[in-house]
Amino acid sequence: MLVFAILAAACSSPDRRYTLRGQITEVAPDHTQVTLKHDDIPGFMPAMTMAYFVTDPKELEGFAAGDLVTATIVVKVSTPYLTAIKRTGHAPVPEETPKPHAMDILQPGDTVPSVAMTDQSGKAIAFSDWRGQVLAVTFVYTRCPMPDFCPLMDRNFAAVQSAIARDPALRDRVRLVSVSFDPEHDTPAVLRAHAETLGADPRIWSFVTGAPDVIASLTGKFGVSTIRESDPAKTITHNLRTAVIDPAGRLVTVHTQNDWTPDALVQEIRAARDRR
Ligand SMILES: [Cu+2]
Repeated sequence: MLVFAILAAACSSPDRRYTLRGQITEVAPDHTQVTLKHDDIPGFMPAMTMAYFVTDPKELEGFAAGDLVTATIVVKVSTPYLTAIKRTGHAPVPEETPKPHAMDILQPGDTVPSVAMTDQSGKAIAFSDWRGQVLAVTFVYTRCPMPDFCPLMDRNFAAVQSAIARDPALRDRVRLVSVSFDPEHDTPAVLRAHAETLGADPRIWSFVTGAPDVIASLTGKFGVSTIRESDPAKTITHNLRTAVIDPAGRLVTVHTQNDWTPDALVQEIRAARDRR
């Protein structure tokens, strides 16, 4: 999270702030995250239970489930975070508190849903079509202006593709998949042009898109959050997820930031290939 905050600070795009009012339902033991059941946040999101990061774990010192609070949500180029958390009261956490959205996120060992997608050639495709292969999946959009976000994922996948192409033990047994969370703009034709620019080998690396609701649900399950800045959106505020899926279609590992290296991902791909 700190990495995101620093990157965000370096970016020229101004941050947006919203006031949140709600009840804490859970504080992460390491104080990096807090789950709140909050009221409507006009202009940002409806009332819901959701987990938020804080930039400094000290912000959560002394807070516990049940605390009624106000806080400021800061939305920069990455995951929103909370600051200026103030206690306004305390009440028992209602029994029927819905599970926070974070709980809908796939966990290691879970089978990844095989939703209908379309690849860069316009062909219908689903993750299950690649059963028997290890998948490395990342989430991007082609217009991303942040060099250390989607463009970095593209560069890293290009490096992983080279490693796969060089290694007979990985060739034909690994598929790289870049999922666009901007399906309105990233049509198969746009993805194909983008793939060609990157030197993507269609035998190894696929770019996929799909119906907006299908893609939104899929990206959400991986913990990808996207916020459109305007309508029609050119810039999408988003976080990153890069996952390795084993040959049986189960989630193995997920990177939640941009600090992974191509070498490390290749090691994870090898380990996943050898799983039974
Ligand atoms: Cu991006």
